[in-house]
Amino acid sequence: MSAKGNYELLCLENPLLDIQGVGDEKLLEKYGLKANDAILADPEKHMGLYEDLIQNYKAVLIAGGAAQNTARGAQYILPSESVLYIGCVGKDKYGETLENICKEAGVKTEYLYDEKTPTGRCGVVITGHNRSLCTDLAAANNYKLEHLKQDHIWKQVENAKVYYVGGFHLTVCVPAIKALAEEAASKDKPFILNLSAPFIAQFFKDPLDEVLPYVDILIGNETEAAAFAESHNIDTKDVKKIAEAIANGPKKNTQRPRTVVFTQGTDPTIAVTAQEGGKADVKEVPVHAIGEEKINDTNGAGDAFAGGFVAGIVQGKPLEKAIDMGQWLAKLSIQELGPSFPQPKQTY
Ligand code: 26A
Repeated sequence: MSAKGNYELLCLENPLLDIQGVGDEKLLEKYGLKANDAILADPEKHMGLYEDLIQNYKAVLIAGGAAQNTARGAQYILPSESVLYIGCVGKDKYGETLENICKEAGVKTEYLYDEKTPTGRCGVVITGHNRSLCTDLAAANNYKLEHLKQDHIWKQVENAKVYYVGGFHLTVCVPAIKALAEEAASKDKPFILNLSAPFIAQFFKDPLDEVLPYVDILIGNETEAAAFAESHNIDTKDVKKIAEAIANGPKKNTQRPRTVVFTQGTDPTIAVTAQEGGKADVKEVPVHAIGEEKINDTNGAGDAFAGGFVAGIVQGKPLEKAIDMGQWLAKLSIQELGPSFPQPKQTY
């Protein structure tokens, strides 16, 4: 039972430390935050939030960064030594903390270390089952293609079989995303992108559209689907129709049809795969429901879904099975504090 992986899954994005506290309307209002959203911190407006959370809302410090959460989630399911994670941290205590948490989770990190900038942080305000994320990217914003292209790292890129990039990285380093995407397309390996947050489709439409032709599997939720439709003039609110339009969009690697997976909270997840002649195959997979009283918080629920799903893709599972694995892992994660997974390990 000690099967080992070979770092088949490579994830790239923004390593962040989450500063998570249970907040209230007053706190959301003070910083102009929506109850359920993810934004980039405005230097003029949000920098006090982190200290405020620690001093007044008993905030805890936990590992975050959307795709880093997904990497830990996928590794939770896959055999040891299956997942490699890349991003930029500072040379500081928080960076060390993240590295240690990944190590404990069995995720290998290849961080770029920024000597001059602190590790990025995300203020997480929990109100009920909502979570508001406000990110000061700091060092995470300084990831560079040159790091990826170093011999010993690029060898690991070539060795990987599946690529997962958080859409949040579209605000950081598009050349690095494209280098992975080209590698995937040229060797017919799956390239997976997460839409991450409505603001990506809204305000980072150009970099998103530059990467989209490489995407074999696009993951998002219903609000991201709506934001995508709006910014791309897809004239419908129907999540299936939006997914169909994206699935049938232009594609670099013509050997693989594109699949678009949209979660919808407690409603079924839909998966739409492009078919010949502009048609599409539509699947619906129900969530793993749990009692309200069992939910700890929903920070990282979407990342956990992606982690279970991507683990399924790495294992070559059929689409519906991979989605069910995502639902299973999301259910486990929302019962924990923040983007975490239960120990001892449970098996799918
Ligand atoms: C660029 N932005 C805004 C971000 C993030 C982010 N991860 C990467 N880039 N904003 C929030 N997160 C992470 O999302 C997780 C929950 O899904 C948080 O760190 C949190 O762990």
